[in-house]
Amino acid sequence: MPTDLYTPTPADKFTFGLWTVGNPGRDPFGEPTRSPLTPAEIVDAIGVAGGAYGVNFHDNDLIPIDASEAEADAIKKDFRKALRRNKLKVPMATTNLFTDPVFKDGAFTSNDAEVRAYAIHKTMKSMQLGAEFGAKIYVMWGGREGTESDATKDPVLACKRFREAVNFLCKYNKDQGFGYKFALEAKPNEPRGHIYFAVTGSYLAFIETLDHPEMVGVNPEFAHENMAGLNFVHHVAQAIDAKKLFHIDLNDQVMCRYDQDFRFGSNSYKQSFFLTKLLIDTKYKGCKHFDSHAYRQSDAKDVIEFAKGSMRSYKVLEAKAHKFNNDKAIQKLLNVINRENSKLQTMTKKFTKKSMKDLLAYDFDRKAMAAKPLPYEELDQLTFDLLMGVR
Ligand code: GLT
Ligand code: MN
Ligand code: MN
Repeated sequence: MPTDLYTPTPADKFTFGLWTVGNPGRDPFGEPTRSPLTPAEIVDAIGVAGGAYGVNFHDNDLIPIDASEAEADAIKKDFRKALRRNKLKVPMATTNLFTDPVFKDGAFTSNDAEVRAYAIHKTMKSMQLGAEFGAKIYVMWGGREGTESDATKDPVLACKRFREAVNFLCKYNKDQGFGYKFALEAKPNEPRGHIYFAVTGSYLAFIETLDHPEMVGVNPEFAHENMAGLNFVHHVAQAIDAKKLFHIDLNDQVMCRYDQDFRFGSNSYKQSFFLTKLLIDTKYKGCKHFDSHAYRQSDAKDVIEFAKGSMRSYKVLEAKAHKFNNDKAIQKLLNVINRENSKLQTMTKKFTKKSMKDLLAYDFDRKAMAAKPLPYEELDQLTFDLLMGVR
């Protein structure tokens, strides 16, 4: 039973990755600061944090790339037991197509046909592994799909090759009856200088060119649009409008910096609030995956605080969103701003010969229209007061 409004429960559908809570604190300049944990130990740590719904993995987070079959079986057995003891599910799985040197120049978009085929083969095996644990969302993040110099790859061919791979894997999904929905995750850069399909919108357009667009959606990540200095909330809104928000990665990130993967809510209070409000207002039902890691300074105990804090921040912002939606002064201002006009709305809703003529003949009073008040300063200040807890 939740002890207060901010205590998470599995109904919130919060998830973590083996690679997030298990992150050992390595960065490009320094060695790990925390001891490595086994998959079962990571599941136990998520269990200690309490209230999560599930744990996601890349194939090689669970089974090392060179493991023997016997080793793989032993790991799976321990992992399954840990899931059971902590009452956690595996809702999402994905493939590591970025760590091994074979993927140094990409996976599905590599210039080498053998690497491209191996990437599809590895994804097929990884889909089998995810299915063994009941995953129904399959994330594809093409971290190595890109270039440092465009002398090296044909970008149009890269799109075609990526499409070929996704089409193949959709057919495989159908053939095997896995029942996955794929969720494509965009990122502008890191680890490549430039990654193809840099933002969520790039994938939304790409999906419509696939053989099975209904099987494919997006997995936007807060930090990724933020790295490019873009408004994440708007990208998620477009995905929702397209009915393509299959999964979401929550974390935080100072705009235009290196890939920080901070704890959700730790930096961008206002954007995190509007994102949470968007997910609530549009009744998003999917998992909310915290794709982040604890600060490099944190020890194992502080990692638990990181996991708890991620969920708590969402719950706090969720309560604030409800407060915003029930705040009389705020709602009054929103009603002033959103001006309905049923006559004009009917006219512009659908093009007909009549609506065309009526609209062309309509006499607009431009000056009066421009003079209508838009008290946005007042509204934004009320939002600030609400977020800061003085309202
Ligand atoms: C990696 C990346 C994430 C992706 C993960 C899925 S792996 O941690 O930074 O954004 O979601 O492959
Ligand atoms: Mn990231
Ligand atoms: Mn991510």
